[in-house]
This record gives sequence, C-alpha cells and structure tokens, in this order.
Amino acid sequence: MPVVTTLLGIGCFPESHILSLGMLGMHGTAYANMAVDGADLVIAIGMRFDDRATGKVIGFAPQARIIHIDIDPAEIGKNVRVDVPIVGDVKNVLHALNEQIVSQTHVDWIEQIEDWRREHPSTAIRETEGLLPQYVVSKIYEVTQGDAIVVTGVGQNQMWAARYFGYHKPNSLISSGGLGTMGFELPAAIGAKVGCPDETVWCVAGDGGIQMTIQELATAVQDNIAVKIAILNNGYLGMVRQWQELFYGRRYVATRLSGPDFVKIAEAYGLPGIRVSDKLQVVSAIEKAMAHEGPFLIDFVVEPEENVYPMVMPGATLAEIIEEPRRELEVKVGPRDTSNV
Ligand SMILES: Cc1ncc(C[n+]2csc(CCOP(=O)(O)OP(=O)(O)O)c2C)c(N)n1
Repeated sequence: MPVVTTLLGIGCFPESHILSLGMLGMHGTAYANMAVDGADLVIAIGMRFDDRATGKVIGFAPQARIIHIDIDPAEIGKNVRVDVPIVGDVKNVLHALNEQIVSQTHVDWIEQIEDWRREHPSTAIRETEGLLPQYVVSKIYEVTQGDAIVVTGVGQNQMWAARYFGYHKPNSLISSGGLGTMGFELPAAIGAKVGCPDETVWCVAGDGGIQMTIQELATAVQDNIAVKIAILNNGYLGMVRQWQELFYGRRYVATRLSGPDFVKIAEAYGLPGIRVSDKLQVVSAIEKAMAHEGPFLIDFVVEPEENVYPMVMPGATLAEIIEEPRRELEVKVGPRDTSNV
C-alpha cells in the first residue's frame, strides 16, 4: 500500500521507499494528493484530519472507505466521516490487523501512481541563476545524507524543509505543525540538540520567524550547543506574501522585511556567520558549518518571490492542485529503494 504522511508524520516511513509518496495536503506532493483522491481505502493512523491535510473536508478521499486508528476516542469522526474507527495504541492495532490480512498486490494502482509521480515531479527544482530555497534544503540533505534532525519555523521555509529533504528516521523533522508557532525554530533546535547531542541538528528558518526568538543565540553560544542555522532569507514574510500574490492581486501589505544583517547579529552574539547568495557556494558553506564545533549561522539570500508549489487552495479539494507555472524543471527524484515493492 502506498504511504503518505502529514507534516507531523514525516519520518515515520522512509521517503526513499518506493511506496512513499511524501506529504499530502495544501503543499503536499501532487501524486500524494492524487493517490488519496483516487483511493478506495484510506487507513489513517494517528492523524487528526487537519484542514491543511484534507483540503475541503467533504471532498476528502471521496471514493474511499476510511479506517481511522487513534488512541484518543475524541479524535474519531471529529472532522471526517469514518467507516471503521479503531481506538488503541497503533503498535498493538497494526500487529492485530496484520494478522488478519492476506498479502495482495495492486500492480495497476501502483503503476498509475508512478505515472502521476513522473508527470508531476513535485520534488523537482528549477534550473536558475539565482539561489532557490528548495535548492538550499536539498543540499543540506545531500551533505548530511539525511542523517540530521531538521527543525523548522513556520511558513514557506517549513514547507520547503518538509518537501526537499529525504527523511528516513522517525522524529527527524521537528515542526510546530498546526500551532503555526513562528519563533519555534531556534529554541526547538537548541532543545533537539540538547536531547540528541550526537545528531546533527539543522534549524531551517525564515527571516521573519528567526527574529522572534533570535536572542536564543545567546543560549546556544553560552552553553555551546552546536545547532546549525540556515536562514532562508527572502526579505519577506514569505508565506503571507505568497497568499497576497495569489489571492489578493499582489497587494503586498506588511510583508516586506528589510531585516537586520544576520551575519553581524551572529558575530555580536559570538558565533560565526556567513552570507551565501551564490548557488556554487551552498555546499561548501554547509560543509563549513558542519565542520565547525559550535553553533553556526548561514544567511542564505534566496529568490525573494519564490512560491511553494504545488498548492491546494484553501477550501479546494485535494484533486484541485495548482502546480508550478514555470515549466523548465530539472527532474530530480530522490534515491529510491525498490527492494520491497
Ligand atoms: C507568531 C506568528 N505570527 C504570525 C503568523 C502568521 N504567519 C504564518 S507564516 C508567516 C510568514 C513567515 O515568514 P518567515 O518567517 O520570513 O518565513 P517564510 O514564509 O518567508 O519562509 C506569518 C506571518 C504566525 N504563524 N505566527
């Protein structure tokens, strides 16, 4: 069975697996949304059917019977009609379910999904002169080989971090999810590094959110907590600007950020900081940050008006996907493990 994850479920199933379709929802992959829209059965495990995941609730998985497994009975039927509710610890429930199930193959369905994946390569990155934020995240993935904990802010940076890093370990993406807590990224990254000192921790931040708790750089320096900070600096409250562009006729109000000089801010707090605006310097900057023993900040000056695509507009169903309008995409599909199809 193909597997899609919500934002907070990322990492529970390795994204290199052939049956992984990545994240669903408003900024999920097109093929994950198409698969949910066309499925005849959805087994929803511990998800809460948040509107960012479901799109228009009455249009969610219209052809599917839904089995909902959750430990909290209050979650059952809260947002979406459920055909088979199962209340329990997922570990026990899945063991019990597996004993009842006869192994089957669904070759046509998997081929259909692979066609969607080829036709709508939602993890592709355009070839550009300028520096794209997606490119930065994909390079953090390449340099770390996915062995890192990524902690995000809220907004475009959060969606790019969710989509362009190949997660393969549980709890390797830490994000405030539906709480939408700008300012979460730096303190939560510090917490992740304290909790998992042997892991590499990358804080992927927007230039807006990082400023809400930037004073925590002092904590990282004072206690030598080696978080690596990548600011995707687009000079805007990017996700709000994206909505102003797409839904409010480009009337940009209160979204432009002149911002401080983040390299000087880093220096003032006593940690090294560098600015990168050239694609060719991205990998060496990431390597430099990782080679440094303590906290390290990189101010990535990215394309200011880059948008997150695909997008399901608020109130639309998962079938109504707006894709990247500019077409010259460099097709890049992550490493796939086909041994367990
Ligand atoms: C404390 C707080 N204020 C406002 C918002 C609404 N909001 C959601 S995304 C966003 C823009 C975030 O901008 P930035 O941190 O620069 O990230 P980007 O979207 O540019 O990656 C805002 C203002 C929020 N989620 N939390």
